[in-house]
Amino acid sequence: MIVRSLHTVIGTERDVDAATWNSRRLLLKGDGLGFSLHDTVIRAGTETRMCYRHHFEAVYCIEGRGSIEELSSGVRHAIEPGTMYALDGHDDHVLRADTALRLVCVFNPPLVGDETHGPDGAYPPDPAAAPRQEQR
Ligand code: 9YT
Repeated sequence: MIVRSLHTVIGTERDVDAATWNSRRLLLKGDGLGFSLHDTVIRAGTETRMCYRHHFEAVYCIEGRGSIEELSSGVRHAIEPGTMYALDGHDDHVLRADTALRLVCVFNPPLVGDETHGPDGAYPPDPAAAPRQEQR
């Protein structure tokens, strides 16, 4: 069994900061469950474009107000405490935080550690999980 409290993660290498968000990674690949679990704060007044082409993500809002826009259709959904969205199609999207949003995020495959978004709005694939190059 793993028991871990947010206060023991804050300020460690599991506490990852980016321009618009702060992600506290309670479970990572090394914990061996096959998914990662994050307590993430999206800063108030920000917009973040993301497209997780190498991962699936589910997000459950527990604090704050904002919206998510699906860029393929322009459809926007309000986000408030109790709203969940799941990116089951590697969806290109923009997350807007009207107030600070506190989100519980689950990634499959799990993040490995201190990943932040690349210029494409994605986390890189886990190098250990990448298909092996054929040997000549
Ligand atoms: C909702 C979302 O994807 N925010 C960006 C941060 C990410 N979820 C993370 O690593 O916690």
